Formats: sequence, structure tokens, C-alpha cells
Amino acid sequence: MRVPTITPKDKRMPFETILFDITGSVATLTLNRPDKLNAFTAGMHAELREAMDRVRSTQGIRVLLITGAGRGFCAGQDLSERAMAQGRAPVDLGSTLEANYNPLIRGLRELPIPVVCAVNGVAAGAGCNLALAGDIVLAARSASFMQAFSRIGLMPDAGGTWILPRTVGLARAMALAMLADKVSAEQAEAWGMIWRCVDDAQFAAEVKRLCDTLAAGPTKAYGLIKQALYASLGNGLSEQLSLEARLQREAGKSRDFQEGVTAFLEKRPAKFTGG
Ligand code: LHQ
Repeated sequence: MRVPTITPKDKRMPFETILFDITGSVATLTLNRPDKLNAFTAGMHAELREAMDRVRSTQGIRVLLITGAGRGFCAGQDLSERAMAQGRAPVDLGSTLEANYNPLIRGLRELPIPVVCAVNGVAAGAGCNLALAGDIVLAARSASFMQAFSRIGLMPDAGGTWILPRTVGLARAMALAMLADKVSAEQAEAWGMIWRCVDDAQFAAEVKRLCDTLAAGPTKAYGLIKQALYASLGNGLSEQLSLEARLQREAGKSRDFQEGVTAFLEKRPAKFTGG
């Protein structure tokens, strides 16, 4: 079995606004400014970039889990950050997005392993869209989702205008973006915005169960599934069939495919190693 290559944490500078942990094959990234509901700052973005680099460069990570410390998941951009403050020359928000938010969302999408977002509390603005950028989104029943942007005269960013019409449909996406209403985790599940919402008391255990399941799964196939399903959102059927043939060719060369078939024939559970 492949053993994760993990650089000891004590050899690195600790993070200040996030927590980053690798246990077994699961990397956990916890947004950690609980007093401010984990709102994004420039410093947090820099740390997120560093953490994402570590995820990409550490062999053996098979799942990335993103969650928030305290009672919130993430309240979006920190509106009290100096650059946002009133009276200053207007900030070029497009540049902020290109420098900070867009690489984060693209990075998650392009990661060839499953990204689980465990939404422990309120997810607002860009924090909501970070949550929705997870490949599988699990929320605590008390969590909520809010496209807060229009309340401060903005439009959704961090991928919100892309993901919402695709998950909840145009009618709901439009009203969510314009009205900035808070959506409960239950409603989000019912609308197909997220995978599931679970009782708060079971949340931590369910998140762990999901991550353990994915970490023991066929990692290569998961990466290919991700690639195919996201590509399908822009493809016609014929293009998608060709893509399926190309990606299945890759899956067919994996050790996990061999193991999956052998295990089936031997009537035993498969032991996937991610290769
Ligand atoms: C906050 C924040 C926050 C600072 C709570 N900032 N402190 C924007 C610009 C630039 C480029 C790219 O794109 C973006 C994207 C965006 O994300 S725009 C949207 C920004 N986010 C918001 O507008 C949401 C603002 N927050 C809220 O509406 C509420 O805090 C929610 C509904 C999230 C939660 O409400 P409550 O549960 O009632 O908590 P609270 O409001 O009391 O917040 C707790 C503390 O967190 C509080 O601090 P304090 O020192 O008074 O205890 C808030 O000021 C602070 N906080 N969000 N975004």
C-alpha cells in the first residue's frame, strides 16, 4: 500500500488563519478565524495558497476536507480589511478575484482527488461559494447558505454564478443572488444545492465516515469522475461520449480497476490503494 509522504509539521511555519492537518490519507483544511466567522483576509488567501501547494505536492493524500472553526463555515470576504474600508480609493475587485478567489476555486476543481466541504455553520458570500465548490458538500442541519453579495452592492463571485444555475436552476439562482436570503441546510439539500444535511450531533461522525470511505476508494477513478462530470456541463452528448472513452481508457489501466475486478471474482471487498 502506498504510504503518504508527509513532511513533519514542526519543520514548517505554523499557519495563523487556517489549520492544516494530514491524518492518514485525508488532508484537512480548517478556516480558523472563528471570531469573524472565518472571513477571508489577504493573509488567509496566502495561507490557503500554501496549503493547496502542500496538498498538490504531498504524495498519498486521497481526500481534501475543508471546514470552518467555531460556529461559522466562512462569512466571505472580510469587509473590515483595510483595502475594503470606506473613504479609500476603490479597490479593483476584479484583480482581487483573479489574485485570490479564482485560483482557489480553480485549484479545488482541478485537484484530482475528492474535495469534501463540511459546512458546520453559516456560509455567506464567497464563503458560500467556497462551500459549493466542494465535490461533495455535507452540511450540519443548523448551517445556512447565503449569497450575501447584493446586500453590499455586489454580484456573486467565487464561482457562484456558475454553480448555482447548474445545481438549483436559473429561477432559484436568480432569486438567491438578488434577494440574498439565507437558505437553511435542509432547503439546500432539498434543492440539490448540496449532497446532504445531517443532524448537528451526527455531523462530525458523518464527515469522518464520508472522508474515510473516499480515502479508501479508487482515487484515480474519483479524479476521472470529477473531470467527466464537470466537463459534461459544457459538452454535448457526442463530445461527452468521446471523453468517457478517453477517461475510461485511463481508468482501465489502473491498479484499482484490476483489484476491483479481482475482488469481485474472489467475492471479497476490494482493497483500493489509489493507484
Ligand atoms: C465579519 C464578516 C465579514 C468581517 C461576519 N467581514 N467581519 C468581496 C469583496 C472583494 C472581492 C471579492 O469578492 C467579495 C466576495 C464576498 O464575499 S462579498 C460578501 C461578504 N460577506 C458578507 O457580506 C457577509 C457579512 N456577514 C453577515 O452578513 C453576517 O455576519 C452573517 C449573516 C454571515 C452571520 O450573522 P450572525 O450569525 O448574526 O453573526 P455576526 O454578524 O454577529 O458576525 C459575528 C462576527 O463576525 C462579527 O464581529 P464582532 O466583532 O462584531 O463580533 C461580525 O462583524 C464578523 N463578521 N462577517 N464578512
